Amino acid sequence: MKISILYISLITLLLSCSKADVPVIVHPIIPNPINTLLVDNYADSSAVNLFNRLVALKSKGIMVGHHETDAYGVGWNFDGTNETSDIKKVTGDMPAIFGWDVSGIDIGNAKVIDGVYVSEVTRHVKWVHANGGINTFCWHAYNPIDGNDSWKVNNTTVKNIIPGGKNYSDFRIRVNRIGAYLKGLKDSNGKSIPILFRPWHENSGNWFWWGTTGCTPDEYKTLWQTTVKILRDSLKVNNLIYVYSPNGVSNEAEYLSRYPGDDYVDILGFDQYYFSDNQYIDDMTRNVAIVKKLGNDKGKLFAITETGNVGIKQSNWFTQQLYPLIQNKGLIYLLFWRNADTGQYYVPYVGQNAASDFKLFTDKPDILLLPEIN
Ligand code: BMA
Repeated sequence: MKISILYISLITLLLSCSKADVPVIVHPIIPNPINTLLVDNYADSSAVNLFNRLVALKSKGIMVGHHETDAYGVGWNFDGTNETSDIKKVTGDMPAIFGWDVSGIDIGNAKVIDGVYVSEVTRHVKWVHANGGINTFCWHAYNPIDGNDSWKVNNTTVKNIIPGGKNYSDFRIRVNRIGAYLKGLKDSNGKSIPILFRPWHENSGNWFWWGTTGCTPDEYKTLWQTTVKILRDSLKVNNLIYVYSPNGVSNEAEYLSRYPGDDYVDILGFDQYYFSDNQYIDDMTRNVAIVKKLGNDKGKLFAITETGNVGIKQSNWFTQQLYPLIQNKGLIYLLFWRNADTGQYYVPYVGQNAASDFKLFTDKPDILLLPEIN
């Protein structure tokens, strides 16, 4: 059924275009049971190809991601030449998914939020793409009205920056900046680099200005939809696949309460961190089941967009606790948060007590690092 809809839509679109309009690839062209349409009907071939690749990889296993993995790790910084990562140092291979942040780019800074030069991020993103990896960006957005960071919560910002609000033009400036950056990501042949874009994350929590304290569900949905419309329709940023990721929720109704709609989301995700064994097992079990059910109902891919156990106290945590929670669920990836220093890390570094267990985890046939997705 879906496949025939796909073809009918494709044919209708091709027939309705004049010859000059045709070159734009508007749909994922490989028939698949997942998604027949991207949020961006004019997604460029890089995004379409990435989407098709994700669909194909779903049956192979779960890709491992890590935030800013090759920019720094525990006790080291990128040396300007050799791409490495704590994951590579521990397992021998780079992860499959590489996490980044446009926070800082939105306010025109030379560096992104945690201190990496934007120029260096760009260089890594190009390397990742050239080497068959997948890049994802989140956005710890600065407040377009008062300039504060994401964590300074108030209940007026969102209503004032959406259309009709008095600061809408300030918001446009921010989206224009990140849009120009993302659209400008090109490979060595000048072809665009596809990005999994994950804005307005953890909105089911109350710690960001776009969270539950900051706005009503309708205001949130408008914020998301407006962001997509500016990027996709006004700025023609056509290399993005949109990922929705509330923080772990209590039930499906909560997951959907701020969901911006099937036409505005390509991949369903959630962020969930470890605080204790029981909490993590409960929260992960419940949220994996929620995105799996919704993903299957809606025909969308689903992923764990951020996770981790800061400081990894248990030496067998990855194989004994995490793996059973994610195995055989149909998740396409999970992304560990950043290895900032010995006080904040989510994957082991060389010598850390969970390092050999992490290697066993990544050696499992369904846990995919960079070589296994190429
Ligand atoms: C948080 C921590 C902070 C960091 C922020 C944005 O979870 O990692 O140290 O500044 O994310 O990346």
